[in-house]
Amino acid sequence: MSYEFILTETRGRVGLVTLNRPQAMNALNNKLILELMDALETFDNDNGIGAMVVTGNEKAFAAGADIKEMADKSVTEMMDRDHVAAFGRILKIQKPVIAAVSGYALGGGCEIAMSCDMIVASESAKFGQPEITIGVIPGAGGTQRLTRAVGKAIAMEMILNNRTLSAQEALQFGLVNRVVPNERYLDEALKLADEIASRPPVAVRVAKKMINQAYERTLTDALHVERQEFYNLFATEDQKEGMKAFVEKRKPEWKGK
Ligand code: DAK
Repeated sequence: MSYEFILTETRGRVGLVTLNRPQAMNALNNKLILELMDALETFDNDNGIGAMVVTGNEKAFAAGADIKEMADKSVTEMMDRDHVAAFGRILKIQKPVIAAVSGYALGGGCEIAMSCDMIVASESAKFGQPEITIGVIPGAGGTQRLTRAVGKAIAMEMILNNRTLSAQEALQFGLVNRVVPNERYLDEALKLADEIASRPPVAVRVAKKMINQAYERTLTDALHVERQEFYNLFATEDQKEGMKAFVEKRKPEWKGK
């Protein structure tokens, strides 16, 4: 499928989605969001893909939802818009998604990055939730995901007073996995995705799901589900192969089943 505001390609077992609206700092208009979700779902359904990377350009990952598109909307128009529901579709992606962020990741851009499973940042990445400056609050998870990631004190400053985090601060506060020089951030994210894509796919999928459950369930309940999921993996060929390969001192060959 061809898209207007994103580019897609595959690199081995990694699906790469590049937000491609550079003249507008990759502002997330309705169509771009729908295209992004469609691309991620297509990769998620492709057995040849084991992990995905979402990136922008060096200057902007995404500077938020498209303010020009939103400015005159009524409450009902906002609630009816496709992209509102579409934002949630990223949370249903089962394979790992890594955000490779350089430049601005603001508002909905920061929220998309935080909805990914890991963030690789360039040295010039900037994270912020500036919605307060245009009279609103984050609406796609910012008040919740940011608070869980960086803690209440920093989240309060960012959301109430438009504090922007540098890449190093984002690393220090636990928002990103690693910070790498500008010329290497995408390669680093692709390498990480490639490594994860070489792991047993069913176990990777279950592990991602269980980590995300840490924010949804009580500890007792989640530990119970984790144990059950662990047992369930003994029904996979990959568990047999992984343990046999260890005993035989060789590299496992994963089947993804
Ligand atoms: N929307 C529309 N256009 C944008 C944009 C945005 N968010 N950000 C930048 N642009 C456009 C600029 O208008 C400009 O266009 P032209 O004037 O050339 O036509 C072009 O991109 C270049 O931007 P600048 O000239 O401003 O470039 P600078 O380097 O001077 O500044 C900047 C870059 C990123 C600091 C600045 O552009 C900026 O502050 N942008 C706005 C950042 C912002 O406020 N973002 C938050 C938007 S609100 C929800 C889902 C999502 C959301 C809410 C709910 N649901 C599912 C319920 C999300 C809300 C938001 O993100």
